[in-house]
Amino acid sequence: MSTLTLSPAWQALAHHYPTLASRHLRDLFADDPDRFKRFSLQAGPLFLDYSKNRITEETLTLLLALARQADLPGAIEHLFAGEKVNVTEHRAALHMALRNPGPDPMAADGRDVMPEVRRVLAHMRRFSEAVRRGAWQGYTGLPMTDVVHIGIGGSDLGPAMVTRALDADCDSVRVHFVSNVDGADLGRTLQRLRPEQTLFIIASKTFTTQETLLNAHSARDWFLAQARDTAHVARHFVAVSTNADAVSRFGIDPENMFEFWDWVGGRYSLWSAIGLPIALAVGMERFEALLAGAHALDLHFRHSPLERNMPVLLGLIGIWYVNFFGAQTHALLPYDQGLVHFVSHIQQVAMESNGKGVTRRGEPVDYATCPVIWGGPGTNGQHAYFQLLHQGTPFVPADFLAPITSRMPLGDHHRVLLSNFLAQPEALLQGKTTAEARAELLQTGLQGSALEQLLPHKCFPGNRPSSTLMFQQLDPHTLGALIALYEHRTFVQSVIWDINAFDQWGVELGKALARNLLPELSGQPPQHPHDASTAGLIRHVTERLQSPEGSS
Ligand code: G6Q
Repeated sequence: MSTLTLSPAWQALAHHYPTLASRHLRDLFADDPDRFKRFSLQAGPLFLDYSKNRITEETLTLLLALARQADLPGAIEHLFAGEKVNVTEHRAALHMALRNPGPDPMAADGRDVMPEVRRVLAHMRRFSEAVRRGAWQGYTGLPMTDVVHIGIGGSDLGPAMVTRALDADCDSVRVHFVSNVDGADLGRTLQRLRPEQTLFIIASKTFTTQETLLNAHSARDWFLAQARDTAHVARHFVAVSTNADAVSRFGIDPENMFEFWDWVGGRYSLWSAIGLPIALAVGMERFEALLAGAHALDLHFRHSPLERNMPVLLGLIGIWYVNFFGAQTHALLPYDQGLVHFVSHIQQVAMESNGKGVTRRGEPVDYATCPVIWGGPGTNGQHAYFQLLHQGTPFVPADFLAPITSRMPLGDHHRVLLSNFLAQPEALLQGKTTAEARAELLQTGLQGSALEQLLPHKCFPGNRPSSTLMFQQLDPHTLGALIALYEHRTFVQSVIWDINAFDQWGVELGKALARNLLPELSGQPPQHPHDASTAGLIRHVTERLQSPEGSS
């Protein structure tokens, strides 16, 4: 067994677990009328009710002891001090510097990064304002009407999610996102656009990612098919990258490159110039409000005591479920249509950061790490997978999120949305006992064997835990705080699990595999032998690629 699972704090939680496993949330609430007050917390614009979790004061005390045993306060300080916490790539993870508004320096590896951060922010401001007010003109002298952001993974999910979330504020150019190498993604997007009024952002930290570069080249071909002269590319293509050489090899004017740095991880990069499409869509003031919201959470995370620290509490409650209750998934259920892509972004933040099976020193873990993060907007999910949440066999802790007021009010819609949002976690907590279900069925006039047969299907075990996050409105400031909350929650868990949250060798593997296999689809011999299944599939594809009728 590992030193973590043998450690006193872990063992204390393991001993404590059976007392909680056998208690129903109904009883925990009945025993403590102050439970809501005791287990709720405000951080910046976010209000968290964590009372519907299967915890007591003692559970929290033990979880906090686990955090102290892992020296979580020290780890937070190392993170903010710009130390090389990404030990396999020898890099800092200092995305908090991107949203640090004050005059204070922030150093990555001993060097103050704030002057560069401010320089790029100023560049973003000049550029986005010029495009938004029509002063940035295309090769025919017309202003831009559409922006196509080409990137994938961390260079896509964050800005796409935020732009969608803030669409009530989109008041200038239309912004589109293309990520998939499936030509249908780019093809469908370009169908509706006019080259002379379209601006492309090529967003790639490395500027080597196959999908992004292929999409970028195809976009350039589409543009040049009309514009004819490569000199016009400069007015229509800008890049966001850390790789200036590759950007200029692509033909983008270095003047039109927005830089970021190796201490910004892809999935933490929406705060950098990767967020340029956000600034173009909603304006630089709102982009800065987004940064300010995240900064508020940074301050809260860095300076609040562990027991009143929202990312810490959420992270530890998650650990409690994964490592002691055996939860393998965690549901995110935002009741806000603007957050339709929120789950995908947080899924990447959590699962790419903590989907690891070895410790920072490379030893295999003997405990579970990141659960599968999934979910989607309510109320839609209620008509689909909520069935499993209420009566299924897996244990699925959930986070419910909602704004108190809508940014796009329409009649009584928001009150109906909120009534659903409040009713679901209550039902998950309470369940429905056999006696309650029987009484309900009797009231409908059912009796005898018909009632007895239906009865077990109408019972709900309840005792299914959830956390509830509320905020006044999904404005840029609040959204920034919300994203930062989940970033820091992810970091907290990585510290407890002793894993490096900032590398992604599994994703890198995918990039290399496709590069190696590609020539085989043009009939070249394999670079290494394949298993029989893969070899058979490659044959199946190449035979049919060569003969479109599908005869082999
Ligand atoms: C993020 C990941 C990954 C990355 C993409 C795109 O943390 O590393 O999702 O963002 O693979 O990489 P580039 O930005 O280098 O094109």
